[in-house]
Amino acid sequence: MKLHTSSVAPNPRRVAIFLGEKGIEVPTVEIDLVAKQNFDPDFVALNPLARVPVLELDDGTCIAESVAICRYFEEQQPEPPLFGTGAAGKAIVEMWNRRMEFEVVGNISFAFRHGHPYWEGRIEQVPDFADLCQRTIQERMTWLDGELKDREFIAGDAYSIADITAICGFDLGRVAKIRIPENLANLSRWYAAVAARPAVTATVPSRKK
Ligand SMILES: N[C@@H](CCC(=O)N[C@@H](CS)C(=O)NCC(=O)O)C(=O)O
Repeated sequence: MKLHTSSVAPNPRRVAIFLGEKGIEVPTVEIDLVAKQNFDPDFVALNPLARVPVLELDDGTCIAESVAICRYFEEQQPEPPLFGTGAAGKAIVEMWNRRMEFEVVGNISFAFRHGHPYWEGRIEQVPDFADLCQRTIQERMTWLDGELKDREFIAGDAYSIADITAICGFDLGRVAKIRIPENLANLSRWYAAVAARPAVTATVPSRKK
């Protein structure tokens, strides 16, 4: 088994944190996105969308999409459960993980992609869309702050994949100059708690050895 990954990109980081929380070690192959190694034919053969992460199983099966990869490992090693427990618990985690992807990470990611010089020449940038996403994420952070008033984590009282998705999004937001406002005390408290987890600190790109 091999995990094709990037130690500086947010979606591979979701998988890295997930594995860290479970204490699972997987051999990795670093794909240099700045050097566009993800467009090398050998890599495109694994994932025609040319994106990391990709989990290559020993029989050659390739699993792309970070959440799909995390689900594979949840099935292999259910403890600690990071996709919730029981019918309602699993559905609630799914609901919040999707909300984090669409409402939070989506806006942050589009603000970055459409507003940052890194993407010039890589995608067709629409600066007005970056501005819209910058405004929308401010609304989403206020909403999330209210949601976190009475609970510790995004999906309830247990840490889950939804927290992993969200923190990777907020950390990506720094490159797009998106910060959690200090007056959002619940969201700030949540961020500080999740950022301090060993599996999270071990994957902060600038602190990686
Ligand atoms: N939905 C996919 C997104 C994967 C993705 O966008 N990966 C980025 C890194 S965070 C990538 O490979 N970007 C390379 C590029 O767009 O050139 C997932 O969750 O894995």
